[in-house]
Amino acid sequence: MTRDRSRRTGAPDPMRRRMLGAAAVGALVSPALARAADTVTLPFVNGERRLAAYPEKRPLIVLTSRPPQLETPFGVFDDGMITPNDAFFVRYHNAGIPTTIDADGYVIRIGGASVDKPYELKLADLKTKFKSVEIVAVNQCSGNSRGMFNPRVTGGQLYNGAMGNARWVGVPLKDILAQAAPKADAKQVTFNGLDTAIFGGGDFVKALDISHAMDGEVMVAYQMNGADIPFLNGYPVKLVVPGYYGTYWVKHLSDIHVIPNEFDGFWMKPAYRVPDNACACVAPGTAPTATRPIGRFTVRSFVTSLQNGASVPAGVPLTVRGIAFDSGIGVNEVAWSADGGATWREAKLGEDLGRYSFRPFTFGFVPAAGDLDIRVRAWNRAGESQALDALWQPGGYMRNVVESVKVRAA
Ligand SMILES: Nc1nc2c(c(=O)[nH]1)N[C@H]1C(S)=C(S)[C@@H](COP(=O)(O)O)O[C@H]1N2
Ligand SMILES: [Mo]
Repeated sequence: MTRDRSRRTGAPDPMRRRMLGAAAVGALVSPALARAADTVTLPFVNGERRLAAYPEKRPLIVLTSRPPQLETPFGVFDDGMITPNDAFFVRYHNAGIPTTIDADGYVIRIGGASVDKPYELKLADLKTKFKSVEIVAVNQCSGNSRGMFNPRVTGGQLYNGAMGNARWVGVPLKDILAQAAPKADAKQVTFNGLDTAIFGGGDFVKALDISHAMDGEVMVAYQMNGADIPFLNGYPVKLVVPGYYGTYWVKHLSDIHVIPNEFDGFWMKPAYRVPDNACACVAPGTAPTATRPIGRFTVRSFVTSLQNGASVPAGVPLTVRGIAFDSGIGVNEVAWSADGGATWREAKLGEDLGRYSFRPFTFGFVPAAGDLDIRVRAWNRAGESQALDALWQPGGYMRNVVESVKVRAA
């Protein structure tokens, strides 16, 4: 899949041309930009991380600087249900990320062996010639919380901040594909973005089944929380695949191919696969016998208003806040415990921004003096919930155990 970049880097127009900029290039090559004091320690061995402010971003937790991989400090999730653009996590696989994108020249090419009418879709036409839709949806990396795996697994050692919830505006993929007249033999649709694998390892290309691609919910988004998508989150367009792990949410989307076969590029096989069984898990330390591409989110919930190790006043009413989400079936119940799971009560659900969104919840109690082990557990409308004991798989994906927050009341 070769690309002609010149079409995207034509005459510079200061209004329409977006660049990572000088500061960005500095940040990409010089991790020393962050002040030494700006560090955090994530709760696992080798969890020490720098914080650094990349372009359009507030200081975020740096996993790698080339390519930038940034994790959201967990406290952000207590500020509101929508994750601000400048706090949203960043994940790339390959170092060859674009640094200049000309919106005026930007096109998405729609083609492949299984369309009758390949065409080039200009960004301006995407925004004006199609009916737009809006959805609030969580984007979560498959490897979110990987650093918590026990036994440890290889891959980005993330805490719980490789997720975020945003309001996306874009065009249903179905409408974009329809204009290319898919053939009856269409089996999958592949998605490629502007980034390249300059050190080898394979261009980042993902695939969805044609029925999924045509479901009306998968969209090509051009707005995130009412603004342009931040450069590092995929400006000017990214695929939004509600309820599915972030690996399918291809950034700087440039090429869409409809094909008559199953796509088996590196990032679909062997990468991003899970054990092909009901729990997508295997006994710790073992390898699965069969795998399938990772798919939908599992149910998760988190306390956001208290951090591990916090102190709270004893004998005073305490209100605890948290968030829950699932794959889009919809969270309809959250239970809480302050005694490590011995007894449970029901939390109160807050505003519903849609079934793909974070759902807030609260609960309150008067803590007695001593150690508290606070846990929350969510269910969705299908009765799916969270594991009480962590499930394990070699990829370190799909963690959804009931988390424990230990605080002291004094
Ligand atoms: N072009 C491109 N898109 C990509 C990736 C990538 O490496 N290149 N990584 C994917 C993965 S694994 C995740 S988790 C999400 C992260 O989206 P974000 O960086 O906007 O938070 O982007 C996805 N889209
Ligand atoms: Mo990811």
